[in-house]
This record gives sequence, C-alpha cells and structure tokens, in this order.
Amino acid sequence: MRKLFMILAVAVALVSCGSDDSPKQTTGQKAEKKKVVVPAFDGTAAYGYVKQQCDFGPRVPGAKAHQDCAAWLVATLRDFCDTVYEQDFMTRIYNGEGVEGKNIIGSFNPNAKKRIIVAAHWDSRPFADNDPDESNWHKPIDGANDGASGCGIMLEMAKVMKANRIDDHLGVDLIFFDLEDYGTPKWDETTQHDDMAWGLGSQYWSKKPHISGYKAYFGILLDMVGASNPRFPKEYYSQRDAAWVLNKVWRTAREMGYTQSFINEIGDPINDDHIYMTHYAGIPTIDIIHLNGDDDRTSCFYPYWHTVNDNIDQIDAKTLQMVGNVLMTVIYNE
Ligand code: AHN
Ligand code: ZN
Repeated sequence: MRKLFMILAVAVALVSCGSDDSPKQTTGQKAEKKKVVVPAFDGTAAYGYVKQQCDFGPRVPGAKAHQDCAAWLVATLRDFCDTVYEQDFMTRIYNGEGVEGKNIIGSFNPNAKKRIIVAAHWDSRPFADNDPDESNWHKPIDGANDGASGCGIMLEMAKVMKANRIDDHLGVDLIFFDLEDYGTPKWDETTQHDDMAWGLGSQYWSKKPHISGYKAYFGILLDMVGASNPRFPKEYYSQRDAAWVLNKVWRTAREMGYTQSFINEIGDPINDDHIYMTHYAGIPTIDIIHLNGDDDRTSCFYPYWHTVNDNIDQIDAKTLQMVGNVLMTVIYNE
C-alpha cells in the first residue's frame, strides 16, 4: 500500500513538473506538421537589445536619448531588414503643445502581398505618475518593460529573419511606434475623454501608413512583454475585434507549454496602439500585454507600470525567450 502511494506521489510530481513555462520538445510539433523549421530565437540577445535602449536613458520626445535611440534603431534595422522606412510627423500632445515624432518600420519581403505586422512603442513615458512616491511623478521612466521589451524582441526577430529568410509569399513589417506614452499625466486629468492622448504615433501611422494603400493580414502588438512570470490574459478589445488572431497566437503558446502566461481568460479592455491599427487602418490587431490579476492592483497593468522602477532589473530573458518563441512559430507557420 505504502509502495503504491509512493508511485502515485512520484507520478503526480512528474505531471505537475510538465506544466511549467519552459520550452519543450513540443515546440516543433505544429511546425513538423507543416514541415517548416522555426529558427531559434535568442532571449539573451533580446535582453541585450532591451538594455541598449535603456542605456540611452528615458526615450522621451525632445530628449537627446530619444534622438540617439532612433538613430540606433534605424541603423540596427538597416543591418537586418530588406527595407527600413522612417516616418517623421508632427502632432499635438494632451495639452495642445506641438511635438515631433518618428515611427520606424523594418520590412522583410516588402513586395509580398500577404503581410504580418509585429509592433511595439519605442518612446518611454515622461512621467512616473503611477509611482507610489509622489516626488517621482515628474520624472521620466526607463520604460524597460513598457516599450523597450517589445522593441528588443522585434530586433532579435529581425536578426533571426535575416539569417533564416521567410518564404517569398510572406512579408513581415516590424513597426516601432513613437509617442505611445505621452498620455495625460494623472495631475492634469480633467475629463474621462483623454483616450486619444495615448498612441499618437500609431494614430498617425494608421491614418497615413508608410505606403499608401498599405494592408496587412493581421497585426500583433507587444506591450510589457519582458517581466518575470508575466500574465497575459486575452485583452478585451483584441478578443472582441480580432478573436481569430488571438486564438491562433494563444493556441500556438498552448502547444508550446506556455499556458501559465498565455492565460485562457478575458482581461481588461486596454486603450493601446492596436485599437488604431484595427479601426483606422483596418488591420485586425491583438495586444499581448501584461495585466494584473484581481489581487495586488494599483492599476490593471504589471506592478511597476509608470513607476521609476520600470527599469532593466524587471526584465527576464526567459520571458523574452518565451514571447519570441511564440512569435517566430506563428510567423514561420504562415
Ligand atoms: C491607458 O492608460 C488608457 N492606456 C495606456 C496604454 C499603455 C501605456 N501601454 C503602455 N503604456
Ligand atoms: Zn506606458
């Protein structure tokens, strides 16, 4: 009897070990079916790209760090992509002040009709207005997770896609949006209608894409995709407006064993760049975004959101690896 109990206990332990987030042999399962090889994505290299962005300092519009980072992004993408577009524009921030922005697009197979977008914002927020310490509210943030994490993954994807060309029938556009995070600061909020103050770069691009008449099959927005043990429920608008894209990505993640992070439940509605891509540009786009559960909420976002602690210490190469693996698998299976 005791022996039987021991055997059962070991069996239970083995089964529960199998449900962690580590990549396993099952990674190539779907790929094998379609006979495509998904090239290896390097989470440590992606971490390096996140750190390089943070090392410029906060990429706040108007700051030298913002200009320097833009130049570095363009130069790095020119190394990896077939074509790089720079979209310079003028817009107005929440208080009516004019500001210059720059969206950057790195394209593979620019002539292919079927296209997939992966996007993130490369600017960082000028205000740490969710910091528990009010004396930090006027400080700009590093935005290691809020912004840089998605861009770091996209740069590593570009590196891998250069070395392992995607099929000619498919185009991929990596879009680095500016001015996502200049939304109305907490102390200036006057109305409930400040939604349009966020996502200024994506609003511009979605009305006036880098190529006139541009269309894509679908888009995936990355926002806060680099912290340890992330929680990615199905963001509400993504589910409402692009359920088939969401299901494709979450199914891929499930097949790879990532169910602890790519959670099969509906999350909060988030006003992010994907809204404009979906509704202005007509490209069904989902948001992979780290959202808190019901406990431990100062906001619905990841715990260090819009605080001075959103720095490189929050970034975990394992998370970048997981998200990179999922994206590469989705793309190479299209
Ligand atoms: C709102 O807070 C309404 N939207 C913010 C989306 C966001 C900000 N993502 C990252 N930073
Ligand atoms: Zn933000």
